[in-house]
Amino acid sequence: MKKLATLATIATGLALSTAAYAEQWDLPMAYSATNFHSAVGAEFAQCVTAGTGGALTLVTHPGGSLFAGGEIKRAVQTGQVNIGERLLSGHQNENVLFGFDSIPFLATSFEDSERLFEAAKGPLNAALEAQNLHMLYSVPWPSQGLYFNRAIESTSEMAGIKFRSYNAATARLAELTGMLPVSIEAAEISQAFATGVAESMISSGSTGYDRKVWESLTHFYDVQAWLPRNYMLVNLEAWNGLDASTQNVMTGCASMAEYAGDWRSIEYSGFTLNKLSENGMVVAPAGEQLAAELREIGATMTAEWLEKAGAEGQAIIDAFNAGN
Ligand code: PCA
Repeated sequence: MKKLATLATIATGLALSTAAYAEQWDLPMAYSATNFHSAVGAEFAQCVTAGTGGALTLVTHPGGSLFAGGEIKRAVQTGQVNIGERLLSGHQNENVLFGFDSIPFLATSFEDSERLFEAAKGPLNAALEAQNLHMLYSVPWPSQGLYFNRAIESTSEMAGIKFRSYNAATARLAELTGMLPVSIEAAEISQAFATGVAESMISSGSTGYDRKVWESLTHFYDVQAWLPRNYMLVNLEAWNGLDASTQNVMTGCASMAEYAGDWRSIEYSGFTLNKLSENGMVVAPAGEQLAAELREIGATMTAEWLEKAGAEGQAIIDAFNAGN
């Protein structure tokens, strides 16, 4: 009996000592659990939890269930949570640098997106650190195309269409084409299209597939405007408070997540475009006139971005072009 009691005491002591060192971090994500970014985030969380032997457990909350997309960065910055995953260009309003990946027709393939990211990494990391953030990894969305509920041949036919935007660049694109931008989180778009709050958007085949937009929309023009990126961000103070071995596990898991995420994005790209057409949507390149008009708008937006981003922005584009 006494022996049993002693064992029980030891077991309790062990449990307590583990608990004393174990930390649990909530990890909010904006996109649905089935989305590939969220799947990669969930694998990253499992990797960290397993790799630290449970000393640091990451608990994911997809679909904006803990914080909506637009709130995640602030929540991480201020330490309401220590880690989160989010669309980087969603913060272009705060710093134009965060929109380096949403410049129309600059980097339109996965390879170019990767090179542009490498060119932007230095200034990007510095801007994030100045905001008490550390970037762990980043994965691109497939390229962005235009969704409508009717055939569109030229920008003149877009006037007055209610357009769902997800960052400053998409809102500006709407303005330049005479559409009416309305900012809506991906988690809310099925409803927005069903109720007519929005009738159009620019996004990947992936988001159209995730949100079953064929229930309301009919056309996807594969204009390949840009590949915006999501990123996993951690509160810098919380990061600096981790011991070196935990940081190493996280960095290792982050590299694997970035690698796996890149592949998934590429694979998912073709798969989701097929699904859009299987579900009755017209999936096609933009017609000649529309394509030419969009290029002109792209040139305007590039000039506007450069004007705001100054020498730092020009250096990113020069570094990217140097590799072309
Ligand atoms: N999907 C996200 C961002 C880019 C994309 O392809 C969205 O529409 O919110």
